[in-house]
Amino acid sequence: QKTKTKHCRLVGVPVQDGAGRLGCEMGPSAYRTAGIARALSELGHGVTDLGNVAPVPQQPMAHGNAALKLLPEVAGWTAALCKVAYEASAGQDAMPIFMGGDHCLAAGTLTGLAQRAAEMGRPLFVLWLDAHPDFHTLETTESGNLHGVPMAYATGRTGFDGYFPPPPARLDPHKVCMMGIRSVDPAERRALETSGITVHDMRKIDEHGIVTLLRPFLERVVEADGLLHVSLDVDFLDPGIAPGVGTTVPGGATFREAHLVMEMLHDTGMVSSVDLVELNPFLDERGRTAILMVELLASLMGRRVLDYPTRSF
Ligand code: NNH
Ligand code: MN
Ligand code: MN
Ligand code: MN
Repeated sequence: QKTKTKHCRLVGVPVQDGAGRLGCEMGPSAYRTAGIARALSELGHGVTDLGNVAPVPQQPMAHGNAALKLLPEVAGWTAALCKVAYEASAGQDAMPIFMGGDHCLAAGTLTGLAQRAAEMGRPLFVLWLDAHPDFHTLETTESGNLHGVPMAYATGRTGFDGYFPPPPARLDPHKVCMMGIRSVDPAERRALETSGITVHDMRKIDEHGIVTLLRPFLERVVEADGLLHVSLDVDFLDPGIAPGVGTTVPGGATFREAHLVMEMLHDTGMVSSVDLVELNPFLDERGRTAILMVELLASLMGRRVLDYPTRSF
């Protein structure tokens, strides 16, 4: 079928304060260098690059968890991104694409998009493609790396009050599906069990196949006429094909599984926003992870093998 033309809005988010190591701030530049805008316009979409977001400066903060790293900085990014996500998702066929930056950016994007969805009177669904659930609270994180908390914040878990900005809207955990999960801390595991979030770990993917697990979730989105946000963490992918990330976990999604997910997402026509997170160009090999992420996005936006120009004889 013909691809529905979207208004793609590229938003650079050069944040690395939530990650345990430096380098994610180069992510937006790497995506631009890898040709993200051209890949989208070649598919017939409108593309506007809105440039890079800057954080809102915050006062110093004291917290009982001494492990927390760069709490005011991440709170400042969250405030800025919540507003940007709300604004960039305005209008018919809007398609904001957040080019990270580490996954702490999802604290802002998820809450800003939830506010937009509430205003439109449509339910917001989230497909979370990641090795990790990022479901820590400020109390439970032991690493103190705040890319480990955005899903807890966006779904309204307690303990963020007075530190992160009050979210304008929350995400319903019953509308979140996680896939690719294979590294979960004990406190996250306990919280996930009662959260209502659907978690498809790698074991389930191996046992049932990714299509069988993804299809019922996509059917729910279509049924509800929802908005669908896709949060794609580089470490969803196997490190063998995607080395440019700070937290590699063996046993990730293959090239073929990842493309299949993207193609199924395109077929639904429901995706309304995307996070591309955790790319660390400093750890990449000649841009291959950046290029792969752009190619996955192109699949999500309608590129198909049979669309390649045919030869005339
Ligand atoms: N759960 C770990 C932590 O909180 C790892 C989080 N790292 C990620 N998340 N890359 O996607 O430190
Ligand atoms: Mn993540
Ligand atoms: Mn991850
Ligand atoms: Mn519910």
